[in-house]
Amino acid sequence: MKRVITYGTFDLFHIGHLNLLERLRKLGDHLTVAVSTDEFNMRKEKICSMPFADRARIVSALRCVDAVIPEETWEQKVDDIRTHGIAIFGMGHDWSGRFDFLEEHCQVVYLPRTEGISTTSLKEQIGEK
Ligand code: C2G
Repeated sequence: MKRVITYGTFDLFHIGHLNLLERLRKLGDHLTVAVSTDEFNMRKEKICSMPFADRARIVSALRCVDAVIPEETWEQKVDDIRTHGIAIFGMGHDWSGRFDFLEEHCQVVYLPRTEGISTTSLKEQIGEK
């Protein structure tokens, strides 16, 4: 079984998130998504509209997602890859190059982002700062 993993906040879940997760799932037979906890988002200096429990539950309800784990630190990725027997680590290409160090543990892929949508733009559209 070829296992894939990705990491993210997935706040105000939108089509860009879904496109990425569905494409990552098609690269293998199993997709694990590490959803950033509220505490980790504070370290990422990301203000979230939705609490971790809601973000994790929405992601885990998707047909293309097989498992959800919490993302609590920047440093957990190597352990996660080993623990979960990951063959492919994937992210959107806005992270291109940032995780190449994982190549000694698994294949690393960066997929094109979905243009024209982001959590930030959604917040601006609905007037939430
Ligand atoms: N994404 C995308 N297209 C968009 C918006 C986001 O493909 N229009 C992708 C991003 O490239 C990322 C994933 O969706 O791979 C999740 O995006 P965020 O929720 O913004 O996650 P981020 O804050 O980038 O956290 O350790 C890694 C971090 O936790 C990533």
